[in-house]
This record gives sequence, C-alpha cells and structure tokens, in this order.
Amino acid sequence: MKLYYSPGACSLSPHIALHEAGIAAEPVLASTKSHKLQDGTDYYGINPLGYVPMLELDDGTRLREGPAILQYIADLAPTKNLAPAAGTLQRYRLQEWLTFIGTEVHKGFSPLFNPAMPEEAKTIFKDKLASRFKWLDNELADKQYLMGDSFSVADGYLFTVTNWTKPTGVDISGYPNLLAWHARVGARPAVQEAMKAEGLLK
Ligand SMILES: N[C@@H](CCC(=O)N[C@@H](CS)C(=O)NCC(=O)O)C(=O)O
Repeated sequence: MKLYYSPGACSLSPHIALHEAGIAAEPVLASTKSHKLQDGTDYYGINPLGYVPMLELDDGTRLREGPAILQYIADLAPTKNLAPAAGTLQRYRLQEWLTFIGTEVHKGFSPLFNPAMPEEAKTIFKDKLASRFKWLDNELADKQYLMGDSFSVADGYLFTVTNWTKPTGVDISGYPNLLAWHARVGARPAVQEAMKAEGLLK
C-alpha cells in the first residue's frame, strides 16, 4: 500500500492513522507545491485533482478523500479502535466529526494559504475559524478525545489541521481545552512517528 503525502499537509492525518493502526505503507512524497513526485513524475497523472492524501492499494486501486481513507485504514485494524463499527450510531458520530473537520476547519484554512487572498478577506476567514475552534474548545471540556475516552481517526485529522493555526496566525491561545487536547494527541507515539516520517520532528 502507498500513501501519497506532502509534509504537514492534510495527508499527515492518514499517515497518523497508518501508524496508529500498525500498518506498514510506503509514503510517497507528492509535493503540494510542485505536484511532482521526487523522480519528477507529474502527480496530476496519478491523481487528476492534484490532491494529497491518496491511498494506493497493492492491487493498484486508488482511494481519494481524507475522511474515506481514514475510515478505510481504521477498518483494516478493527482491534485498534480507531473508528466505531460500521452501522452503529457512534460510527455516524465519527462521520459527523470528520465532515465538520473537513468542511468547517480544513477548508476554512485554504484561503489563508492562498498568497493572492487579500488581507481583509483573510481576517474574515480567520474570525470564522476562531469561532469553530471556540466551539471545539467547549466540546473538549469534559473529554480526552473527540469521541470520548479513546483516540479515533478524527483526532488525528483535527490535530493535523490545528497545526496550521501557527503558520496562518489563527489565535487559539484562549482555548485551554483545545490546547490540552492538542498536546495529548501530539504526545502519542504513533503521532510522533508519523511526524518524524514526514520530517516535521527530529
Ligand atoms: N477534499 C480533499 C482535499 C485535500 C486537500 O485539500 N489537499 C491539499 C493539501 S491539505 C492539497 O493537496 N493541495 C494541493 C492543491 O490544491 O493542488 C480531501 O479531503 O482529501
């Protein structure tokens, strides 16, 4: 299995999931800037959308979209409890989180990474994101992880996008529950291994 990734991009989240699941996969660097692999191959020829993450199974089947990839990985290792069983209400709760993170947080950051975006517009997007982080801070007040007591693939996804607050200047310093949760997730050995594999930690 191969995971196409770019360091620190949203592909860090399936990278974390693979390490949490104990699944060996080959990470393939597909820079979001150049859209080329390290050997010069045009990534658009592999994924016409040019997006990471993308998972390639051993039979060549390709799976796109972070939330789908995360659930696929979690279901390969059911004993690791990275996602509730399919068909249960809790599974829909996980999907609720993955959708929220993908549409309200992840894609809320995209304009902030766009150098053509005027500063005034960026302020509007930052304020919107700050309101989402405030809500998350409240949600995490009495929980260790988004789904309760145990880590799920949603935590790896939210951790990944919360890392982007620093480079984009979204202020989360007033959200203690969010900060405590971020430190808790960041201290997990699998999270550290995935970050090391992407060159984000020494
Ligand atoms: N809907 C996609 C979005 C993936 C996405 O936004 N990937 C970004 C990195 S975080 C990317 O590859 N950007 C490169 C580009 O826009 O060409 C998903 O959830 O997997």
